[in-house]
Amino acid sequence: MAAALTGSAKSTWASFLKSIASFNGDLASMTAPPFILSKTSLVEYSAYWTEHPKLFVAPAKEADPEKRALLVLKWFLSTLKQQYSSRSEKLGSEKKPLNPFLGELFLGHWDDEEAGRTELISEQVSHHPPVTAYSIFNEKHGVKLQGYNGQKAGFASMTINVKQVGVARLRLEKWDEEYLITLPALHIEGLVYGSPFVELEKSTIIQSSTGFFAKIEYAGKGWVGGKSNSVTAELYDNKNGKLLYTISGQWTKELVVKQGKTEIERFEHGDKNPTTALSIKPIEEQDPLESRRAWAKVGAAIDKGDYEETGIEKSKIENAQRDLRKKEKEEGTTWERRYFSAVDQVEAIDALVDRAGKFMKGVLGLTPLCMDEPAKTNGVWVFDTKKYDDVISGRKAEEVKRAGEIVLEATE
Ligand code: HCR
Repeated sequence: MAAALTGSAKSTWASFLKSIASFNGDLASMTAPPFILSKTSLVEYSAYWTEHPKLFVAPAKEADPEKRALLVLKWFLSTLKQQYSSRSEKLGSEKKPLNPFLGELFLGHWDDEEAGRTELISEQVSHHPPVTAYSIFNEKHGVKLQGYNGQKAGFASMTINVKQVGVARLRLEKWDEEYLITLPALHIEGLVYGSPFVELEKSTIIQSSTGFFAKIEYAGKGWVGGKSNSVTAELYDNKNGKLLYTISGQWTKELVVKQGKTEIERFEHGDKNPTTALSIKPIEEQDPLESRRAWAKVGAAIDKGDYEETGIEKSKIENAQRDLRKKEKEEGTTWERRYFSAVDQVEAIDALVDRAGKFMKGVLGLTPLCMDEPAKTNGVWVFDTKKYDDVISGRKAEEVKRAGEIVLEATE
């Protein structure tokens, strides 16, 4: 994008950089210049977890818990490229996603010959602060991933620093096994040249209920070793603190798995390992709350490069949402989330956090980088199977129709 910044775009970009120097940390409130707006809403990003469905279900087929934990780690590492660099393969083309409205949905599925069908449900469960919750499941293999995430951002030395709040939980039904996954911190580089891209930093953990613990550390250019998108993951046995495997390399390129000093495998997630396309309904058949239908006019305006129309269409949705919140406040009601519910805590998560925490302090001398305070995400968001069953069976048909009509007024 850098080369494209000339004339008025250049000065708009300079004013934007000045304005973010004092922004409040809520990415939703950041007003970016229209030419850096993406037509993809953040609610769509949940799909990045499963663009390799085969890798997602692979752990379910493995009987040995240690090898299963390794497969989970490999799958997790395979998601990083999709999550953090797929929109910016040409370094410096990261854009600002659309800010999902409360209740916005992104629904779809992946069909894969080997893995079968994997379903995706993603819902914006909070607008202030912005929080997206998702449930991704493959019934054939009994693999279920659910989680929620929000972001806290800051700006320093021409870099946007983003801390992710929330966790992901992977469940393997067949082995009655659960994994807690924390989310990496990241920062956006290249702002001064008008060519933003993401680099990961700090660390994440994966703790399994069967007693395996992975510590994953990220580094970028300029750190020891020096390569961009660097990662080192270590898989330990919780019982004795024994290091079982290390995986290192670049999360955008090749990763090498070692057992002790012996290399046992190399893998990559580039062209040799293409992603599976997500199937979503044609726009006309989508629910009015589904992201691509709701933002269709904004998307069309962005495609045309018509920034005035983009602003007008975006404002229609934002103003309608503001009016709706005002009305709810007056009536003492709240927006009913379609698939998720907020709870104060989840025992299974607490147990895994506790297990990881003890291990990290005892063996690695690190503080657990786990769940942040639920207040930052308006609660701990869980997939509500009762709500899901009600929607699927049609028992909620009236409510679903009403919610759609409310959003439709502003978008069509
Ligand atoms: C930081 C970011 C919005 C949040 C995006 C998250 C953290 C969302 C959850 C996904 O699971 C993982 C994920 C991946 C994205 O890399 C990350 C986005 C990258 C840029 C975007 C900023 C809000 C854009 C700021 C605007 C800049 C380009 C000026």
